[in-house]
Amino acid sequence: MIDLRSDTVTKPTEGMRRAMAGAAVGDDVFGEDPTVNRLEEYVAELLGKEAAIYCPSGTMTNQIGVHVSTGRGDEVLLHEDAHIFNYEAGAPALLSGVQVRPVLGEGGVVAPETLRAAVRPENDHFPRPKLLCLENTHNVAGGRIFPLGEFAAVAAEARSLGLKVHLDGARLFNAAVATGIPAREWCEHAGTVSVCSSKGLGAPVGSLLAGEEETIREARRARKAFGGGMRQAGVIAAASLYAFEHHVERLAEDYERAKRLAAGLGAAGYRVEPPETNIVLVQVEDAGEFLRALAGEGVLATPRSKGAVRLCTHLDVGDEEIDAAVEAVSRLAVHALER
Ligand code: TLP
Repeated sequence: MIDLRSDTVTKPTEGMRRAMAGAAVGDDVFGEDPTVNRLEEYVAELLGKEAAIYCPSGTMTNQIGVHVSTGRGDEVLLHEDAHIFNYEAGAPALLSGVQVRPVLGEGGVVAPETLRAAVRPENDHFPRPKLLCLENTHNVAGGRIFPLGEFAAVAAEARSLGLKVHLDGARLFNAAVATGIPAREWCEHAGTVSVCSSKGLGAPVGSLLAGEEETIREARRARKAFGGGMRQAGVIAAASLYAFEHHVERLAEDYERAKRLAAGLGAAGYRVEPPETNIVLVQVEDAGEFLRALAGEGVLATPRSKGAVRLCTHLDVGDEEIDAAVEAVSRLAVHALER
């Protein structure tokens, strides 16, 4: 099977497994795991933040990001296609008691004027807008990069309206490598940033939330309350550290393979958006039917909507697999034409 469902499906590499096996460990709830401490310092530095905290998942780092910047009944503004709004099981309401206000925007981008129009004035009837969440790259938009200038502009607008900014940077390094802009340049405009080592970077588990010292201290309390306090976590943190040290630059290969995949699918007659990073969106008549037929040809992908599917390139697929996937999809195109 060629698994293009997500960049989360990768298996740890030999080097990563060796790093895990040899990791120094301690009790991280006591702050005594040397590998976790090293990872947190490494990522904080990489993102240009004072501190970072290691958590099991991107969902947890996003939700802690929401939690530390809001109170019950507050409002969180985000794009209607945001992961935090659509794929985190209602956690903003469940864990933080906040109301989520989705706004529109092309390709996952929120424009300053859209934000301004959605932010409510102080009034006893209204929820208090407290936080803007942005996503880069944008998953549902097909791995689209939030252009740095537009990111800075909407973040500045948010601050002038009294809102904090959280960045869901699950795939921030994909944007950094594709553009050559260091990740920390987006981070400058956000108070809290969530990054994942378990997407394109290939670690089996682990995300970090970065921000100011005081915010991350508060995040440690939230992590405990959310059930994410781990003990000898160095064993898994070693995989994340290895991923940040060795797998960032290679994300360029995933982007090249996404382009190769998109070109092949385009040549087979499909409507494909030109990928900006490692996600390819393909228009199909019926996503469910298409995916079943594709699985029969040995390729796995996920539905994006009723009429579109998502294919992700990652560490565990090379040029050969990409070419085989293109051939498999082309065979489906032939079937579709013959019917
Ligand atoms: N995304 C997964 C699914 O949940 C959809 C995927 O396969 O793409 N932010 C963004 C932008 C994400 O894409 C994801 C995972 C997360 C946060 C959550 O990370 P985890 O899975 O570690 O909780």
